[in-house]
Amino acid sequence: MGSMEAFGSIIATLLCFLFLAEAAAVQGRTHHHKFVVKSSSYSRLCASKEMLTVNGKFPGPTLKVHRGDKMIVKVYNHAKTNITLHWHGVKQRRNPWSDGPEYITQCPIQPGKTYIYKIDFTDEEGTVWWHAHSGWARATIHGAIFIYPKLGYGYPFLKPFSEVPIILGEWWKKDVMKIESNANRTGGEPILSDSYTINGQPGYLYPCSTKGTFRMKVKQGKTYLLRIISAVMDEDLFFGIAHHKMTLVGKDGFYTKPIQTDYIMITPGQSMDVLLEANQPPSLYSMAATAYSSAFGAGFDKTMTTALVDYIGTYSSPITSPLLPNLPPHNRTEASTSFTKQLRSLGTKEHPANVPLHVDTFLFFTVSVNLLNCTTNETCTGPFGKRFAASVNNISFMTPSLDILEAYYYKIPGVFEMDFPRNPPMEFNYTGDKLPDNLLTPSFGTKVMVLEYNASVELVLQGTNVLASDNHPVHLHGYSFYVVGWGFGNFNPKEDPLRYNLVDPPQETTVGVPQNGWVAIRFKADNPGVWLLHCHIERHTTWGMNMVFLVKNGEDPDTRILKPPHDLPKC
Ligand SMILES: *[C@@H]1O[C@H](CO)[C@@H](O)[C@H](O)[C@H]1NC(C)=O
Ligand SMILES: *[C@@H]1O[C@H](CO)[C@@H](O)[C@H](O)[C@H]1NC(C)=O
Ligand SMILES: *[C@@H]1O[C@H](CO)[C@@H](O)[C@H](O)[C@H]1NC(C)=O
Ligand SMILES: *[C@@H]1O[C@H](CO)[C@@H](O)[C@H](O)[C@H]1NC(C)=O
Ligand SMILES: *[C@@H]1O[C@H](CO)[C@@H](O)[C@H](O)[C@H]1NC(C)=O
Ligand SMILES: *[C@@H]1O[C@H](CO)[C@@H](O)[C@H](O)[C@H]1NC(C)=O
Ligand SMILES: *[C@@H]1O[C@H](CO)[C@@H](O)[C@H](O)[C@H]1NC(C)=O
Ligand SMILES: *[C@@H]1O[C@H](CO)[C@@H](O)[C@H](O)[C@H]1NC(C)=O
Ligand SMILES: [Cu+2]
Repeated sequence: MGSMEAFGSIIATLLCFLFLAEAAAVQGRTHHHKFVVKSSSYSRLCASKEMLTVNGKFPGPTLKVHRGDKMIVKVYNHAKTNITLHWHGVKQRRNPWSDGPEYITQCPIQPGKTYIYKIDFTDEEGTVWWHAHSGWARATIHGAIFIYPKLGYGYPFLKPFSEVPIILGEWWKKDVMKIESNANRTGGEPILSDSYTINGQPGYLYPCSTKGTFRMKVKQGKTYLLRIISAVMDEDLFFGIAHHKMTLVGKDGFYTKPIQTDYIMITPGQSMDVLLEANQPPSLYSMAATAYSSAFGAGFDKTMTTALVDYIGTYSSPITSPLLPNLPPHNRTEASTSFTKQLRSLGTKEHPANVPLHVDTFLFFTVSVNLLNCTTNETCTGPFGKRFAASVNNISFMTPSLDILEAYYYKIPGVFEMDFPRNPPMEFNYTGDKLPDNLLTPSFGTKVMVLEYNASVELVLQGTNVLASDNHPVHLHGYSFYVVGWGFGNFNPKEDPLRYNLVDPPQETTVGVPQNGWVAIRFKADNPGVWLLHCHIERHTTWGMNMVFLVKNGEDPDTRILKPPHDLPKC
C-alpha cells in the first residue's frame, strides 16, 4: 500500500512539473467580449423602472481572466445617453485610451456608436471591477472582474471550494440619470437612495424583496472565496456575516496578509477578497451591509441590505428570521479604522511589496467639501441656503468639453492648464473645529499636475474640516500605490514619516482618507499618460473633488503612451 501511494505521489509530482513547464510556455490569452449598453426594465422595492444595463444584466457580466491575459471589449451604445466604461484597478500600462473617464481620457461613446476597449492585465491579481465613468451611470452599469493567478500558479492560500461575487450596490426608485442634474439645479444634496443591494437585490428587510434575496448555498466544512466589490455610489459600508468570521486575503487586486475579522469596512470603489469557512451548524445566516457615515450633519441611507448563507442539508427547525451580523453603529469611526489599520501587503517572494524608499517628488493635497454663494436668481438648498462644491487643493475641478488626453496628445491649447499646485494655496488648521467662513469657497479650474516619467512620488492626502470632514475614498487611475502611513488631525511632516510602514504597507487603488485625518501614499510614476484622481463618493466627484496627473513619456519607446486607436470616439 505504502509503496503504491509513494508511486502515485511521484506520478503526481511529474504531472505537476509537466503542467508547470507547459504553463510557463503559454502566453496570456486574449478574451473577447461584446457589451451592449441599453435600457432595460427592472423591478425592485415594489416598483419597476427603466435603467441602463450591459447586456440586459444587473449587476453586469462577471469577467474572468488570468494574470497576464488581455481582454478586448467591444461596446455598443444602444442607449439614449453618452457612455464610457472604466476598468477599475487595472493599470492599463501605456494605454490611457482605454481607461474610460469621460472628458479625461476620451470623448463619450454617443448613442448608436461603438468603441473597443483593450484591457491588459499585468500586475493585478485578485478582484477588480468595471463600471461606467460618465455621470451617474455607474449606479447600474458595473460588474466584477476575477483575476486568477497566472496559469500554473496557485493562490497564496488553500484553494477555495468555490468563488462567489458579492457586489454591493445602491438602488434608487427614481431614474439615477436624473439625480445629478436635479441636485445641480438646487445646489443641495443629491436624493438619498432607497436601498443598498447585494448582487442586485435589496434583501428581505425591504418591502417586496424577500423572494429575490440573494442566496448563497454552502456545504458545511468547505471554504468559499467571496469576491466583494463596492459599486455603491455614496456611502462607505460595514459588511459582515452572522456567526461567521471572515478572513481578508486581498484588496483592490493585490494580496494582503490574512486578517481574521467579524466585519469589513468597504468604501465605494474598493474590492476585497474574503475567505468564508462554512463551519457553523447548518442553518440560514444573513450577510448584511449598512452605512458607515462620518460626515456631521450629512444625510445618508440608513437602511440595511441582506443576503442569505444557506447551508445545504436539513435544519433541526424551520427558520423564520435568520440571524443578522452585529455591525458597528453608523458613525463609529473607530470601527472603521480598527479594521483598515490592520491591512498589510502579503510581501512574499512571489508577491513582493516594492515600496519606493527614496522620494523625489513630494505632494501635499487637501480634499474638502465646499460651499458657494447662490446666484441672485436661484434658491439653493445646500447648508445656509448655499450651493455645494468640493475641491482638491482648493481647486474645484471643471470638466472640459474635449478630453485632456487628446488635448495633450494633439497639442490642442485651451483645454487644460499645467499648474496644479504641489501644496494647498493657504496653510490653515485643516482639521480645526471652527474654521473661518473664508475657507469655504474654492476656486475653479481644469488643472493637471505634471510628473516626470519614473518620478518617485509621495502624496499626502489631507482631509479638512471645511464645512464637514468625511472619510473620502480617493481612487487613482493608472496606478496602484502603497499606503505608507495615516493618522488623525493634521499631517506632521517632521514626525509622521518616522512612523511610516515601508516594509509591508498595503497596495491599493482606492484609499479612504480618514475623517479629519490624512493618508500618505507612494508610487513610482512609471505609467505615462493622463490619469484621474478623484473621490469615489459620487456626489463629491460631481461637486469637483477631482484632479488629473499627466505623466510624461520616458526615453525608451516602451515607456511612451501608445498611439490613439482608430475608433476613438469624437466630441
Ligand atoms: C450645474 O449648474 C451650473 C450652474 O449653476 C452649470 O454651470 C453646470 O454646467 C451644471 N452642471 C451640470 C453637470 O449640469
Ligand atoms: C454616534 O451617534 C450616537 C447616537 O446618535 C451619538 O450618541 C454619538 O455621540 C455619536 N458618536 C459620534 C462619535 O459621533
Ligand atoms: C457670499 O455672500 C456673503 C453674504 O452675502 C458675502 O458676505 C460674501 O462676500 C460672498 N462670498 C463670495 C465669495 O462672493
Ligand atoms: C436672472 O434673472 C434675470 C431675469 O429673469 C435674467 O435676465 C438673468 O440672466 C438671470 N441671471 C442668471 C445668473 O441666471
Ligand atoms: C487645530 O484645531 C484643533 C481642533 O480644534 C485643536 O485641537 C488644535 O490645537 C489646533 N491646532 C493649532 C495648531 O491651532
Ligand atoms: C480658495 O480660493 C478662494 C478663491 O481664490 C479663496 O477665496 C479661498 O480663501 C481659498 N481657500 C483656501 C482654503 O485656500
Ligand atoms: C526607473 O527607476 C528604476 C528604479 O526605481 C530604475 O531601475 C529604472 O531604470 C528607471 N527607468 C528609467 C527608464 O529611467
Ligand atoms: C454627448 O457627448 C457629446 C460629445 O462630447 C456632447 O456634444 C453632447 O452634449 C453629450 N450629450 C449629453 C447629453 O451630455
Ligand atoms: Cu469624498
